[in-house]
Amino acid sequence: MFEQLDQIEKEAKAALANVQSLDDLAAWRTQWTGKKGSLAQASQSIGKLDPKDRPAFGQRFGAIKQALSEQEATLESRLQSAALHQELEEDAVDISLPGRAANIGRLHPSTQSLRRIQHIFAEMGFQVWESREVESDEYNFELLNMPAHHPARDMWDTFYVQSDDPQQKVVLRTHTSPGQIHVMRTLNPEPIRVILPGKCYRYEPVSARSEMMFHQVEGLVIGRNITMADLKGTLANFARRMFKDDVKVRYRPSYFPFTEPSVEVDIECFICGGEGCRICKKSGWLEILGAGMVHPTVLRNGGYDPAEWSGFAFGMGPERQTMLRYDIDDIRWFFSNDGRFLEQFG
Ligand code: FA5
Repeated sequence: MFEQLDQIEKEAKAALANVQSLDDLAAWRTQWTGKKGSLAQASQSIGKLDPKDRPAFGQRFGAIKQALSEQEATLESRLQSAALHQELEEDAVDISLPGRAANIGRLHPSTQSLRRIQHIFAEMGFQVWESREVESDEYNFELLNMPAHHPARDMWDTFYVQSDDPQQKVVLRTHTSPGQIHVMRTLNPEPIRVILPGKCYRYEPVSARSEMMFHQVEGLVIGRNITMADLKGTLANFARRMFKDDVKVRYRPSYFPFTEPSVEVDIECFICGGEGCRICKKSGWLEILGAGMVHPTVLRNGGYDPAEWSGFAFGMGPERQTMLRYDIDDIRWFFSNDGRFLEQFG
């Protein structure tokens, strides 16, 4: 009996020396020290022993079991840490690899241009106002001195919106100028110095120069002694800050029903310095906005008495100005959602 225990100890230790993995160890445990293993089976023969030999057998059995368990535990912890080590090595992150570049978003060039314009006018003391994009015919045309059938309405081809009120035509605003009336009717009788940026819509064929939807920035100044000199000073200052410090500005007579007199403002072509090139169509000048002194009828419609008050207004297109600054040959790029175009404007 005692020899059998010795034999088990010897063989179990030899087998343990060959264990390479946690799986091997589990199999070893089943075979040798587990509930149905060789050691447990040998212990059952204690009943066949002479009672006087039983304590010695018990002691021997206990000593072997403890020795095997200790060796098994030591090996198990070694195998576990080796397995963990291997796992960490396999899952290791190579921190020397270059990172993947994040795709950083950018502001749309129209937004950048709008912000630049707003910033320049804010520095000159202008407030920024927002006005509605869906307008009544009254605000878009009539109150701006263009009654029904006025020929000047042809200047703006219009999108009409279905309206529940048969008396009132509803349009997508063709320009930001109706905002002038909203501001005047809200602030009257205070002096006014605001800009109104926003989207406009025109039912015209889309071309390299004209979109169906585009932005405008309207400006309106109303005060007691506002003259054409204020208009010229403000807009020349704007042109210098927007384009170039020493840019030359010229004012050409023009016509808008809501201003009198009306002008169009050009800057000297910064591509050719006034010599004449493809961008300025050989004229040496680039048009940047329309403007004029607010028409007395419009002042009256806004609640200001033209005998006491005067003012000037202007309207510009940020997309067209951006086209000039960056020599962009087609306005359709702005809203075609082509990343190759948009990502150039960091
Ligand atoms: C107007 O819309 C006037 N309301 C401007 C104004 C305001 C004059 C206040 C006097 C006083 P005009 O149609 O020229 O004017 O448009 C003004 C600017 O909007 C143009 O100079 C141009 O930059 C831009 N614009 C006009 N139509 C388009 C279009 N289809 N696509 C892109 N930009 C346009």
